[in-house]
Amino acid sequence: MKLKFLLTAVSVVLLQACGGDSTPSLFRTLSGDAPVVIGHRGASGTFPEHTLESYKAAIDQGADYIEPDLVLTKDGVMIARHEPMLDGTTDVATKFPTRKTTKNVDGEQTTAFFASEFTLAEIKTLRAIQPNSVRSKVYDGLFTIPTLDEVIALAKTEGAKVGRTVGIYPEIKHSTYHANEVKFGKNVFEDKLVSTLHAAYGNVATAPVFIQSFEVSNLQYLNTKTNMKLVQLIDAYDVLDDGSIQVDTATYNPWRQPYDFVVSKDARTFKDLVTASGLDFIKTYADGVGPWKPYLVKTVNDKIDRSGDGKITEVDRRVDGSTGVIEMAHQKGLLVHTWTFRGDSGGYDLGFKDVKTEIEYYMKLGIDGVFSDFPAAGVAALKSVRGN
Ligand SMILES: [Ca+2]
Repeated sequence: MKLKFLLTAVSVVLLQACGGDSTPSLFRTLSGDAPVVIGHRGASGTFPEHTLESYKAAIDQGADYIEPDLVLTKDGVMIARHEPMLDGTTDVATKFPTRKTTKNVDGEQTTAFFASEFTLAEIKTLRAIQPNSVRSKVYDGLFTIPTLDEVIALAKTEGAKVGRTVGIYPEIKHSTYHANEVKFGKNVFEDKLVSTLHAAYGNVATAPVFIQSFEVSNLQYLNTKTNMKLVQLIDAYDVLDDGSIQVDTATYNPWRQPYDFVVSKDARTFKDLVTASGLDFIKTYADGVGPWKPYLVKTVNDKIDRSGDGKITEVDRRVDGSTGVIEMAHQKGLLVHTWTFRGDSGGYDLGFKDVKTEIEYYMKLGIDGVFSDFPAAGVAALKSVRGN
């Protein structure tokens, strides 16, 4: 009797969790479908980021989406780079040693080799390098810098080869900077992106595309121009020992709030965007949110060496469960995608023994998508959640 009661109770909970559907879904995602695995800058844990080779490896590892970050060249071409500064990820310093300039990048005077100072033809002479010191440099100097057009073509041809749809997840980098500091003009970048994406996929919400940005007004503008899905990224400065998120520091930091909020003197910080009212606001123009992962799962540094290596590091943190943000966003009809899962000391690995276990934890909470430098880990985690 006890067992039967327990089973009944479990079924009721499952049915409630799935809105009364007679075939309960395995996943607590917004749609009930499996979460998506996004190859963060491709398979950037292995290959130099944002190269066709890195994206192809992500597809081969089973990624559902590949993620090109976008910046503009001098002649206004969208290329895949994480930053408008080419210094860290290319051999620009050896090819064009005299071409450094100084620009204001989101409130910080920066002297660097800027993409906007080079034509696409010049950029095509560059080769990508591995920016992360803990990762292999054996591919340095081999691969070119791709345009968005080339990334889309790759996603389509490689997707056809593996027999599934491979989507793209472009990010508009530094929208205000491109409009004002580099003087392309307001929303020129967004118009270019929409025009390219619509030509490639059609202006439909079902296109295998998510457009993401840390800024807000560009997404609000895009919401009037496209039916494609939009994701508001939510950054932070740091996560504190008690698991809370830090955005404020003594001096200006670009991770405090969307840069267009800095310009428009909107007082809201990134942290304010994951509150109930912040999510209601995002829901007016976007389909989903992409918060940094400590916004979603609370981990506490209680100084216990759980890994047993004699050192207290990020992996030792106590995992205290959901912060409630995934649940609240779902309640409001917003997807939740989070970043970045690495596991190779290339970034924050909070509270988990390995990256697959970490991703699995977020998937069990109901995350709709995960960005990983090692997409194979996301695919393995999903397999584990499915129980096969
Ligand atoms: Ca340890």
